[in-house]
Amino acid sequence: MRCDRVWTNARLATLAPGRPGLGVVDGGLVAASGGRILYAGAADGAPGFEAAEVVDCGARWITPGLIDPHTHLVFAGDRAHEFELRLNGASYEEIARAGGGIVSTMAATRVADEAALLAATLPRLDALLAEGVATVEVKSGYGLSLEHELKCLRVARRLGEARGVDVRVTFLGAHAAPPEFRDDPDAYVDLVCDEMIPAVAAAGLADAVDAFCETIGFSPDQVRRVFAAARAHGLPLKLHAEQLSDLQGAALAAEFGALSADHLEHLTEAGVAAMARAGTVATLLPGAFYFTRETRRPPIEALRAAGVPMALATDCNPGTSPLTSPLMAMNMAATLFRMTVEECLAGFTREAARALGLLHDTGSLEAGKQCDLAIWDVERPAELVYRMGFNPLHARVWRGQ
Ligand code: DI6
Ligand code: FE
Repeated sequence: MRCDRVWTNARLATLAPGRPGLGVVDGGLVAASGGRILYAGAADGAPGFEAAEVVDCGARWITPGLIDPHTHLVFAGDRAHEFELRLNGASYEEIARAGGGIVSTMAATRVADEAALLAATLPRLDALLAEGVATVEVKSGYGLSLEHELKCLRVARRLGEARGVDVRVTFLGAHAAPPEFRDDPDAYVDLVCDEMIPAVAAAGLADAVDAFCETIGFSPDQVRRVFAAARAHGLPLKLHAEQLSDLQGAALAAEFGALSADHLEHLTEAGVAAMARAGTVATLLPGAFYFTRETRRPPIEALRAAGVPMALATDCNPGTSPLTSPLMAMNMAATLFRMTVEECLAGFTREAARALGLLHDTGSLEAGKQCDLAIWDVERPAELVYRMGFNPLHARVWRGQ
């Protein structure tokens, strides 16, 4: 059988749904044609391939290309100063109420033009790619006006043109009420629902809509309005839920059939049950947990017992998770959340694809899916989770290249 490229002499962690554990294949082979996987499995018993190029992997491990399903990559400036304030005793909420936090990043983002914003964002994207990321979700949410949210979304779209990576863009206008709406956040929600979402949808600038459901963000009633507007425009939903308190956002997300509810430190049994019923993915963000020194863990055991799929993400953002390392996030998920090696790797591949509604296309090594591979210089997959601050990526393949 003719194909573009074959990778031989590899050990595969296929992460294929239905295969136990990591779906390991020793003596594995991957064949690609037209950017898609033709075959991924044992070399013994594979069809005879006539490949334009054969890559000997030297017994290295191949996993699916990593997927980071929750990032806020597009912003200008940084918040190192607030980090210092926090080290001197101020809380995240105090800084947010005093005009810092999200709003200070908004100010820096508004004054940056599109080129400057793209230039500020690319190094963060490059750090993810250097660890084998092939698909990344990128949210807006630091513009907080129609003009500047559209600018952030355009920059997010341009990331995929600037680099070989799939970018899923999420509109997060309901991230925070900007200062001009401080006294009337409901009027800002009106703007999000009546002007921003229709404009974003008309321009085809978003693949999903997200909101920050929190005491310092938006109430469940406000989120309900945002969700209704998004749904009216056919856009899939995601939600920042139960990060700092329990507002039953996850149940709301489940009620709307959201793809995922994210953070979830304060999730209750009722929320777990609602997510399980709806098939809403739990996207866990150990970088934010770590950086904010949160002490309440997401209810991993309950999620596991209920069969709620668990994805992992960096949540890269300047305020609560200035993290651009999926490998470090896996280590944190294992160490802080007690997730297993299998759960950590599935969290950044198969379950991350599920959290983006892309499982049909990526997230595992299976014939028909996009040929996105990460080839690792490790003896066993556990090393990817175990080591800290070490990057054993040997090669990254996106769409067969
Ligand atoms: N939850 C978070 O942790 C970030 N956004 C959100 O909705 C914080 C964003 C920031 O502080 O800039
Ligand atoms: Fe986030």
